[in-house]
Amino acid sequence: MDMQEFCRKLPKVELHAHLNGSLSVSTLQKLCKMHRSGIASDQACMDTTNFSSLSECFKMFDIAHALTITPQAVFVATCDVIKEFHEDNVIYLELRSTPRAVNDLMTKTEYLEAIIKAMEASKSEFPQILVKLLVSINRKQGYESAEENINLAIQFIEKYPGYVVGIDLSGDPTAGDSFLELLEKSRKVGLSITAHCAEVPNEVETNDILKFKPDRLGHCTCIHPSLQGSQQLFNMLLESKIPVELCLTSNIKCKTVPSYMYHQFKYLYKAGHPITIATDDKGVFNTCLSKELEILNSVFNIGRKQLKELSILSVQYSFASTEEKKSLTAIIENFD
Ligand code: 6MZ
Repeated sequence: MDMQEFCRKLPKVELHAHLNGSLSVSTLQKLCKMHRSGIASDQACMDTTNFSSLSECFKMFDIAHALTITPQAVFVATCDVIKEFHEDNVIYLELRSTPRAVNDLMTKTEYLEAIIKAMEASKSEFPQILVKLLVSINRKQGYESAEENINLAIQFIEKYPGYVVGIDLSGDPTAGDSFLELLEKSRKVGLSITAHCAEVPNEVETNDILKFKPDRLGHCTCIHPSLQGSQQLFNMLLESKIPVELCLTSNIKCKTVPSYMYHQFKYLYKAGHPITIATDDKGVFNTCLSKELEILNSVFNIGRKQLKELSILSVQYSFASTEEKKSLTAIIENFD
């Protein structure tokens, strides 16, 4: 088995995937036809190989958002995303998404219900992949919207136990707030928390987020020892032992990291800090989890044993139940 095949066949764990950023071109085209929307299907094929900046990359989400405007479209989109992760041999997927209301077409509750319905439907069609949902808060959308999303997540853990397991703080890192007091409220009701952190330089906020101690952190791009002024934050991160979700291609394509070689993976891995490899937005960045592992291996030469170990450790950092973790670990351990 060559390395490409090994990475594809390895049972994998995806902990950082935004629903609307994960839509493949074929799903976008399917949605274009479904809605006869103003977006032509050739626009859905937009070149995703070259963004000049993080802000430019954020414009890509507008395309998916313009197409997932009804519960039916959200259902189709979610089913497709689960199917595609399953086809890449992902056995555990934590999908995250920001509840969205669209005029008279969809409420935030209907948006979340459509995702849950798709998770239920996929359970019988693809029993090999276990899927959980994290409700996202978009930093840019303000306090009221964030509070609304958290209240919905709280309602949903009671209504659909085992589906919604956490909250994700995300959105354009160059704008908005981190709403830590709201995250505290969700922590109190048993929701796990993952927060995008230091995707762009922001010492004060990074410090606040690290002190808050979410269960996991996303990116941490601007925290590493060779970055001027971030040594103290790096030490704080190492001391915290909070697992970091690393999305290599995403950071390269958004130009927040100059090349794979200089990715923060290098510093965190060397320090023995808990990490998990993820895709972020597999549609927008034209990637998949096995591709990310292949890149990791070719750039840092970490080898099969370590890739398998990373997959096993990712189970521990997931928001799955203890029983679920046990059976997921057994599946990965049995792979050779
Ligand atoms: C921060 C990101 C992101 O929620 O509509 N999102 N937030 N940094 C990133 N790095 C590239 N990639 C995606 O999926 C799309 C939304 O996820 C967040 C943004 O808020 C984006 O609008 P959902 O399913």
